[in-house]
Amino acid sequence: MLKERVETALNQQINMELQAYYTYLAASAYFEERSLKGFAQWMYHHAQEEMVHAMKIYHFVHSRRGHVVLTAIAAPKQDWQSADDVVGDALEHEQKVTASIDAIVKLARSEGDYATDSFLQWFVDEQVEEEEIVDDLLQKLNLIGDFRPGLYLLDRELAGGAPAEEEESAT
Ligand code: OFO
Repeated sequence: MLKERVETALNQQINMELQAYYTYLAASAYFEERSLKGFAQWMYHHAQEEMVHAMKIYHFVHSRRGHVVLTAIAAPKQDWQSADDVVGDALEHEQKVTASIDAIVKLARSEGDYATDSFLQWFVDEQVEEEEIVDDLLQKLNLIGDFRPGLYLLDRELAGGAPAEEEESAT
C-alpha cells in the first residue's frame, strides 16, 4: 500500500508529465506552423515520451493498490520568439521535472517506501538523459545564432535527412 503523502506526490507527478506532454505538443505545433518539420517531429516524439512517463506512474500507483487522481492540465505556452526560446523553455521545464522526481525520491525514503524509491530510479536516470538531449539542442542553436541556413540544416538533421547523403545517392 502507498502512504498517502507518497500517493499524492505521485499523482502530482502524473499531472506534471501530462503537462510536459502538452508543452512539447505546443512546441511541435509552433514549429509545424513555421515549416520546421524536423523540429516539429523532434518535439512531437518527445511529447509522446512524456505520455509514456505519465502512464508508467499511473500503472505503478495501481500496482500498489493506490488511487489515481487526474487533475486539470493547464494550457501550455504557445508562442515564442525563436527556436532557442522554445528549447530554452523546454530545458527549464526538464530541470523542474528533475527537481520534482528528486523530491519524491526523498519523500519515499523518509516514509520507508523503498518500492517507490526503486521505481523512481528509472526516472532519475531518464532525467539525466532528458536534460542532456535538450541542452545539446540548445547548445547547437546558440552556436547557429542568427545564421538562418544553420537553422535550416539543423532542421534537416532533426528530420533525419542529411544533405550530404542525399547528394551521394543522387550521383
Ligand atoms: Fe518526463 O521527462 Fe521530460 O519532462
